[in-house]
Amino acid sequence: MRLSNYFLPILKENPSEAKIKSHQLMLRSGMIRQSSSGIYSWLPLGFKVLKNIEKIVREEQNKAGAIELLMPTIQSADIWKESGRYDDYGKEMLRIKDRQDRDLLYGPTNEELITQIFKDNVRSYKNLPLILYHIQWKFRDEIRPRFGVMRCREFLMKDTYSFDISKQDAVNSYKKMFLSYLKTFEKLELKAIPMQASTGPIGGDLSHEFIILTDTGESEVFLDKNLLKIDIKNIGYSEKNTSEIIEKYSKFYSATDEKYNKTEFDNLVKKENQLHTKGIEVGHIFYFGDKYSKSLKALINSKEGKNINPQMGSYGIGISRLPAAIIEAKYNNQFMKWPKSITPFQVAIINLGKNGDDADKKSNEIYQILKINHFDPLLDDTSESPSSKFKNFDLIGIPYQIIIGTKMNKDEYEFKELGKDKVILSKDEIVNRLKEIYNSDK
Ligand code: P5A
Repeated sequence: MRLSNYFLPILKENPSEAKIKSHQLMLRSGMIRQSSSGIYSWLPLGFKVLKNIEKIVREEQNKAGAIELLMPTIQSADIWKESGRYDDYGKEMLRIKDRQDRDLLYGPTNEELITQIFKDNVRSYKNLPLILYHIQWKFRDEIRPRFGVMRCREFLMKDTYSFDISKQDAVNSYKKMFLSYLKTFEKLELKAIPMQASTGPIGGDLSHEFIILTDTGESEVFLDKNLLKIDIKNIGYSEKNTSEIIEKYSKFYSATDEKYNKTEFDNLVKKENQLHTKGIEVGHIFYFGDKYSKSLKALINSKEGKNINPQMGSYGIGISRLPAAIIEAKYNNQFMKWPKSITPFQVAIINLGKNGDDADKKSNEIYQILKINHFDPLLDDTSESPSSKFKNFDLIGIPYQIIIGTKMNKDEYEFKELGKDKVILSKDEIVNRLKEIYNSDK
């Protein structure tokens, strides 16, 4: 993409309404714009990041055996009345009436609707276990939407639902999702720590939040530093692997302030391993047995020929919260560096020349070469000053830059990984370097 043809409205100053660095950066770098309180438009740069995150989440769900479908944003109130949550959800639920005066709502979550789909289409234990998911916008009329897309009213969630015949099988599905969450966040280059959590309006007695450690998050957390050392690379989804990993995690203390107990923390964790910091909840998983299958009368035929209510769990990831969470974790107030798995563009070409000069020609040439080699570069071909170009790219956060000055020799280019020193490379070396970077984990 050539910047002169793109839509990237960059702001020079921090907007006064943005209190935390992710909100400031997302507005300044032209990723999002607020349309009304807690409701945002995703501009092209932000939309690319959002789609890249969605892709990683999807890939890992598929690997864990979950099957994608798509449910609507608007739901009938009837199923919520049946489950008893129509009243429980209170003012957080956006209620709508259609022209026939029927009660509808904008879904804050989908336990009821998926149970209805299951009930109408699955009869036998032979079809279980079944894990279904979708990626869809949700609406929650949060009392205090804040921090941009971190806590907003309309947000994109990946929500998965598991159906099993027995509690033991349901716990296995839960564990599988637990591992898939760890893997998903690792691919996003985030260290997410699972923590025992309360279940709130979703219900059930087993639940974990996945929290990214930052010094600005909304949740206060207490944990054993050993949790940061657990390695989950190259671990497949076999039952044995999954159980082993979960055992490793359960050995060490972690709690949000809701569940924190000082005496327990001091007794279980050596002083030098104690970590008290803040964090952002990027995922939340629940096992709630037959809470919905019973109230909505979903029945399946067991092996023994009995009609029973399936055991269920639900598993959420805040996809539209993740760009903000990643910025909180990675932006050092000087420059942003997107993880290479989700960067909006793979490499920036910063042309410091003028229309038609050597630098300009070299920039166009390397741009074409990178396109031919299937890379996704952003070429800054605008007439802004070099210092303003560099400032803008510190905000945009593309992790690799090719800087093309006017004083370089013919086949010499400055190549820079953000935060590291520049090196001088030829065209071929640049292509090879980028192939090493971007194709290494394919
Ligand atoms: C799990 C999937 C649920 O809704 N039902 C379906 C369960 N869980 S949850 O914890 O309430 O939400 C899941 C994740 O969604 C993100 N999230 C939000 N993101 C932005 N703004 C909000 N207002 C918001 N509310 C929830 C969080 O990442 C949460 O973990």
